[in-house]
Amino acid sequence: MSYYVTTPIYYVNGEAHIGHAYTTFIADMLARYKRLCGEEVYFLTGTDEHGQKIEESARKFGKPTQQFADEISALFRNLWDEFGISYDQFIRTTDKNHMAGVQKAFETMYAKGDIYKGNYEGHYCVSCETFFPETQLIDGEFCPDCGRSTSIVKEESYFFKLSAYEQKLLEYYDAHPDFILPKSRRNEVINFVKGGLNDLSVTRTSFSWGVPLPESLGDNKHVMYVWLDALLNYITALGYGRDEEKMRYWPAQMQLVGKDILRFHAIYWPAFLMSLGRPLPKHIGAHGWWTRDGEKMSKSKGNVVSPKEVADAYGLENLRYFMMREVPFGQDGDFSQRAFIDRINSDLSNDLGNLLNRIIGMSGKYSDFVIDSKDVLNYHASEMAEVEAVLDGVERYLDEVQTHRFLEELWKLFTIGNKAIEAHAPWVKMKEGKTDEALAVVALVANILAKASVLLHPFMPKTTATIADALGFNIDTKAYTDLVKNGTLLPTFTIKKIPPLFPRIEAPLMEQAPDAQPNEPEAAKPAPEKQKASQPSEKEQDNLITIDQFFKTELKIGTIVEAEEVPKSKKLLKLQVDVGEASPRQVVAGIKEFYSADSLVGTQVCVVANLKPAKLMGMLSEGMLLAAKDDEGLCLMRPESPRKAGSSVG
Ligand code: ME8
Repeated sequence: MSYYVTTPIYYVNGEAHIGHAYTTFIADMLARYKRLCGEEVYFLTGTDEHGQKIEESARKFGKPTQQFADEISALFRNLWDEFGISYDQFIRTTDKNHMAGVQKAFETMYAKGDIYKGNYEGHYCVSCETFFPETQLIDGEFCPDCGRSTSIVKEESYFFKLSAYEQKLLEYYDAHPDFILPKSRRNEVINFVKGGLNDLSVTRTSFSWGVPLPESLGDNKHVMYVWLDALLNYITALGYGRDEEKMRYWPAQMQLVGKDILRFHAIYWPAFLMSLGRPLPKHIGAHGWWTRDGEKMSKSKGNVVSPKEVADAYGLENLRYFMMREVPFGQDGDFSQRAFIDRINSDLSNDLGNLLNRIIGMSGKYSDFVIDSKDVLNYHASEMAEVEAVLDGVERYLDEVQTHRFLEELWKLFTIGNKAIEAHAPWVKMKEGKTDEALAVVALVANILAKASVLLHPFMPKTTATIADALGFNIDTKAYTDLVKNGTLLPTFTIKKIPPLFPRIEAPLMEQAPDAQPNEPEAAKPAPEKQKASQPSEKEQDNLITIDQFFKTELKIGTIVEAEEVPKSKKLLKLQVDVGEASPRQVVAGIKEFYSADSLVGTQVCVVANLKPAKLMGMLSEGMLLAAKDDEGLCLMRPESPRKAGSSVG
């Protein structure tokens, strides 16, 4: 059986961070696991290099676009190589073969009547590579997703008839309940499709850094929309439309994505494949979002966690273990050094590392390091039955990418081992002259460690290879079949004395995240309406926060002491708000349509007081007002009765 696993291809507008590393670690783990099982694996990763965003980033750095893309793509590839990521192919969307494959696909869809020419006009956010309807813009200008300025783009465009696939997609989701993993994400996709799909603009004329249309169309004004180009990488990598020998790997068994790009993969991608008459992937696995110390990572905040830095400080395999153990697949996770250190000390050092150290120590004392499994079943049949039960049940979690459940279950083996040592106290048995019994406990634990190492191997390849080496075997498909599947015990061997694998860590090894830096513009702003557009845009975020995160927000009562209109702005007022400090704060708020400047002076409002200052239309804004909005308009949140300026709210 073959197993094709993919990561998203990463944009070459910045270096890899731990979010990218997480997706890549999971894909690498699955590829290694399936290889261990003896399956024929193909693992694809790569970089997404076209589009206006990349063109603009290159310009900012003063580099030719291709050179810029080459450099950043190499950073990704080098990092994965340094991390030992076992990819079979690293695709770049600027590869000639890929571009030819995309053109071929476009031609096929066009010939089928699924692509037609029309016109598109809308507000375009370059950063999100997405059009937004005016109703969704903040202050009529800013992108509701990233807060950056949008610009009006009117262009002739080719459209993909996405609307024609609505019904077929719904039928497909219905017939394949585990197409989207975790299953909890399925409904949001179904509801989106049920809400109606508009045709998708799939070409651009406003820039040129993209795949040109196929020559047969005789239209060289257009380049392809970056998402059409990008999604097709999963089959162009296999030689789609060229030499299709590797297309035998298609359909992919597992396409891993972050939840931000689930819709692209669970709606647009299947529709493209249907149009091309190709089978759909078996599973789209969408993982959650990593934050740092509770905050969204972003370059402008300067709090991006560099996977290289973390791996250098704490060890690459510890990082792999932590990320895949800490967070249930699909949920958001927080990277904090405290949580990381706890995992290393308790799971790896205490549970796994100590067990190994103990049997090295005991076997050294009792049997000159020789370990023999001959009496394991005589004295420990019940423990071995427990071990087998864990082994029988644990692998199914990997089929659903439930990495944390898998590791949690696997760790039960170490509990069985530790309990056996406590219960049978080999040192007592030795004193009583029951040498066979004492050595049987040691051999039981050695076998537990061997079996666990095989299944832990995809997560921690080097560490487990070291453990296996100490236990006198190699981790490979044969070991997997024997030790995990067939219940075989280790032959007699001499255990190697190795230094502790997981030294305890007492204090953080890296500097703490810097405080957030000024970021996107903020003002009292109407909440953007729910997205419903023909363009994929939704880099989705779950919006649940912890109470600690909530309390990071300083809310204060403020008294408006001055208010004036901002010339040329339909929405903004400039306010001076007394929040109990030496001088009033300037707050620029998007409330002009609902309040006149005069009516506000002397009234009280509720202010978010610890926002980093931001500039709006060139004016400094040092806070944000809380307001509620519905169909009737916007109203400011105010105290029920006057409070002292600066009183805290919460
Ligand atoms: O979206 N937490 O590329 P991209 C978890 N080129 N995962 C994260 C993350 C975070 N904070 N940040 C990024 C693109 N990721 C497109 C994809 S595919 C045909 C085209 C991971 O560089 C996650 O897997 O923005 C996310 O989906 C991917 O990086 C997006 O990387």
